[in-house]
Amino acid sequence: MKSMDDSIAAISTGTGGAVSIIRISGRNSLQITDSIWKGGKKLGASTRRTMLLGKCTSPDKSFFEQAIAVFFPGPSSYTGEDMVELHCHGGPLVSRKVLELVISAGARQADPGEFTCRAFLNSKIDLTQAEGVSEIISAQSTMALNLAERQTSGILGKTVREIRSTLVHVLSECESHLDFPEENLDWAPDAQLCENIDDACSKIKNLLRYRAEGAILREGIRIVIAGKPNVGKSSLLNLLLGYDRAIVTPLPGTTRDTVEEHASIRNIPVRLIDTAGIREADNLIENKGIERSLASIRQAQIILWLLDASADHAGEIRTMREHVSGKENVIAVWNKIDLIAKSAKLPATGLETAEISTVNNSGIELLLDVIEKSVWGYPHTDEPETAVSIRHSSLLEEALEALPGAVENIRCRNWELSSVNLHAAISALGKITGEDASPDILDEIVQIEFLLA
Ligand SMILES: Nc1nc2c(ncn2[C@@H]2O[C@H](COP(=O)(O)OP(=O)(O)OP(=O)(O)O)[C@@H](O)[C@H]2O)c(=O)[nH]1
Ligand SMILES: [Mg+2]
Repeated sequence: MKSMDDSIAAISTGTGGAVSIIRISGRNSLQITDSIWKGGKKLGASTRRTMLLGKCTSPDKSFFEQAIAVFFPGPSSYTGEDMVELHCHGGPLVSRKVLELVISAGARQADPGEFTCRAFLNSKIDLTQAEGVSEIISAQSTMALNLAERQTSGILGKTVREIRSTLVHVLSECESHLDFPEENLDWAPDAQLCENIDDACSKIKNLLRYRAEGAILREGIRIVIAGKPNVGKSSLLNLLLGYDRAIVTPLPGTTRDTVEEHASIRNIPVRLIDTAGIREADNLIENKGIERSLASIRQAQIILWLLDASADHAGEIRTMREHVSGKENVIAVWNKIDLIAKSAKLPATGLETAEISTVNNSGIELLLDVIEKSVWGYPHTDEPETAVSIRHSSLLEEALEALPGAVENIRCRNWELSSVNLHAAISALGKITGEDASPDILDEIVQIEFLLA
């Protein structure tokens, strides 16, 4: 980890906007900005959190840019240090030039995520909140974004800290039994200690309830669209994306390679993968494409197997079974129902089934219902307030594993062993919020830096 003594600077806004913000954080941020800031009031204590209009100017006056500067004195700033924001025009060249001015005046180019890391190291946010910031940036659906926003606001960290502090209290009782065995101190009854641990266990279990949702919302779901050539796979991909991503023609074998795109289906972040139609092909390129289709099917979390409702039904179902039998999460999708009589009954597939037409958009909402049910495993109406990540859940599991032993040992009045169990649980919980500053916590911060890159 780099030093916290220097002042860091970076362009903090994305590309393409009308305004660009250059952030400077560190004990010299005010001095650095003042050395390039001309016109209007000087930045300082009297102008804190006030937008000042002026100019960023190079020492030889060969470059100047009209800008707005705002001074956020520490510790009431994002990083907890003195911070300055320079709002300039949004072009990449102009914002780069202003950043170069700031760097030549003494700041160092910030590493990705370094502002958030400083906020964590200055105790402005806990580790779950820092993770939330990177999740806000990478969120692929509204539900994932809401989850990340709530995590950034500190809900998860607060719950974990409450559980941890209950256990710390129980631990202090156990240790005082150990340290002063002869004294008759005002100890809490053993049953009360066990009850406190049970209470902590149920809160941990409650957090773990939504771990599957957490994984889905963070990682997204791989949905593969597969089937014989010409059944309408690329047409369905385009329909679900809302724009023409893949080429559609009446010629079987149009798609030769997998086509992947991110999308949000019923608020679920998904990666949609269109594939080359599967058939016996004598063409080398097409065969390579079919190999990729089969590999995608193997890696899919959900397979939408498209069947042509206007073709030979038995043949369609036979090919599907050849490729997906034994697999879970296969949805059979009869397409082109506009080509068959309304009264026609399609044969049962033995799988979750939907009937659609990509030409007249029919059946699509019902298909989305089936996909949604298949993702969540139950009708999904409520949004979880917190949904833990894989890192959180493995630490919560670790804590949960240690606690029955603690209860058992308190019942046997084995204070030494109960303390060992409680220490293990407390340390695991501390790693979630970053209170336990062990090397793996620092690794986690590096990981966040990587995600924010
Ligand atoms: N009538 C009708 N035609 C459809 C429907 N869906 C797709 N088509 C047509 O079927 C043909 C093939 O569509 P594609 O989406 O290219 O099919 P594909 O499965 O991707 O085909 P390959 O890439 O060759 O494997 C095109 O002419 C589409 O317009 C539908 O619901 N009804
Ligand atoms: Mg295609």
